[in-house]
Amino acid sequence: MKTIKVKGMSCEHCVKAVTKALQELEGVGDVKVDLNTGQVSYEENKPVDDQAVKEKISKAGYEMG
Ligand SMILES: [Cu+2]
Repeated sequence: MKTIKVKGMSCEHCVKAVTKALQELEGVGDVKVDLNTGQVSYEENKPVDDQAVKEKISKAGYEMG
């Protein structure tokens, strides 16, 4: 599991949006989002490019930080 911080998530809709966005990336497996802390954990079935993750999050309307 890899854990990142995502800013701007406020409800279940955000959780779903971020989860879906990450799972569109090749190699991303299970995604877990903690709304209270903004921590997003994801499983890597194969190496996932950090920059691609960042872009995906940002395209979904959130910010990594
Ligand atoms: Cu929301």
